[in-house]
Amino acid sequence: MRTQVAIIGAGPSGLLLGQLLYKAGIDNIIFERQSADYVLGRIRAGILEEVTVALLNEAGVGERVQRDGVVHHSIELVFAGARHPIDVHGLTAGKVVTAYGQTELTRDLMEARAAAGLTTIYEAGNVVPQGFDGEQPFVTWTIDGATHRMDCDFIAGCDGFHGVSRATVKDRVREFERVYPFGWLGVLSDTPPVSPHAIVYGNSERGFSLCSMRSLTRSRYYVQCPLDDKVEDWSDARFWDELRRRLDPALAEAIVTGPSIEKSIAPLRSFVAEPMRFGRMFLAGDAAHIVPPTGAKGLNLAATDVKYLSTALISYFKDSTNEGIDSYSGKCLSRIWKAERFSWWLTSLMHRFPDTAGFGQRMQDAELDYLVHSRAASTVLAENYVGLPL
Ligand code: FAS
Ligand code: PHB
Repeated sequence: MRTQVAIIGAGPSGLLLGQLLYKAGIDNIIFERQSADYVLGRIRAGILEEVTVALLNEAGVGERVQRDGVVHHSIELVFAGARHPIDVHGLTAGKVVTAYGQTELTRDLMEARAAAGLTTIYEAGNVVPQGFDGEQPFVTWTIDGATHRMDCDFIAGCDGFHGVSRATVKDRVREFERVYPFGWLGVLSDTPPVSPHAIVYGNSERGFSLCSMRSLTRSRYYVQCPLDDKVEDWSDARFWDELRRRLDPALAEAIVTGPSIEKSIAPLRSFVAEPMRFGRMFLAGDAAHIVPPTGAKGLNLAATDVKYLSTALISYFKDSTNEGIDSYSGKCLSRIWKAERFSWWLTSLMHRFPDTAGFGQRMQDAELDYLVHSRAASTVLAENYVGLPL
């Protein structure tokens, strides 16, 4: 069997790449180790940059996000018991972010792929990228005990942080990592968001909190929690009470509580693997980098990796030029490191660290005060939050 591009992973990176290549007439097959339902069951990102929404439109799957996505012109910072709006739209000459769950984005891409009759091999066991240092790469996988082989021209490792692609070249990557000494406890509830027109980031003496949404009837909230906490340690009542304690009184009062329909604890890390190209294999998305979700960059970075990679592969196949594939890694990493910096900075500013005390706390307080009272400082936050230009 043969295809032009073998994609490992049917998360947002793999599915978006498959769709953009298909739209350009480039044959591709996706190998996913989980079932489609399992992939859809993961609750993750929720905030899309304009660049990402534009890519969904380019891929022909922008209809629902245009209809159901909740556009935000501002974010709010809550600290010292007060709320401070940041007019992201005004500070960036009109840019916005859109609240639209990764689950829905993944569903849109899955449905478009199925409608186009494209092949995704779900529950593919032991997927292994091979031969990518030569001219004839291929992927092997097992299903029902039988091993299969797919020859291809290129392999895209879109298989996330725990995938096989980066693991296959682990002796050839340079890894950069920072693990944070806390996690995020996230709750999804079918309740109206407390702040339908702004994503609210809180820094209180009890720790970080975040008020977000998936729609005007479905909210997404987070509180910083110790890394050794377990989801079962957190009843709904305890979560709502803790969230309220971390917000200003008016916002706390306005929270509409309800049963959690999803509750999970995610660890936070900053991570980059360099380079992102190995002969005829490319890494994209979480396979190559992870950011703490504070800056809402993870999914958006994956989307721009895919934009660069799809453009490079299309120019290879259509124009017989290697320029795009040769510059892919450097181009991605330049953008990735700026998003890593922003995500690390906002995480450092908005969370309480074990050693955040005394001088360190005064530094946080001073930076927050400066951030919300200086147009220049607010502009730096705003332009990174909406996403730097491609
Ligand atoms: P993904 O991890 O989404 O997808 C990789 C796919 O590859 C998966 O379907 C996996 O099953 C498959 N795979 C793995 N190994 C394989 C193998 N050996 N063979 C075949 N398939 C294999 N980002 C934000 O912007 N905001 C957030 O709030 C946020 N919250 C997150 C919470 C959690 C718990 C996690 C893990 C991530 C979160 N992220 C968030 C980041 C997240 O949204 C990612 O950026 C996004 O899923 C990246 O998409 P992919 O690169 O496709 O990787
Ligand atoms: C979310 O809605 O899940 C979300 C919003 C903003 C973030 C991270 C996650 O910074």
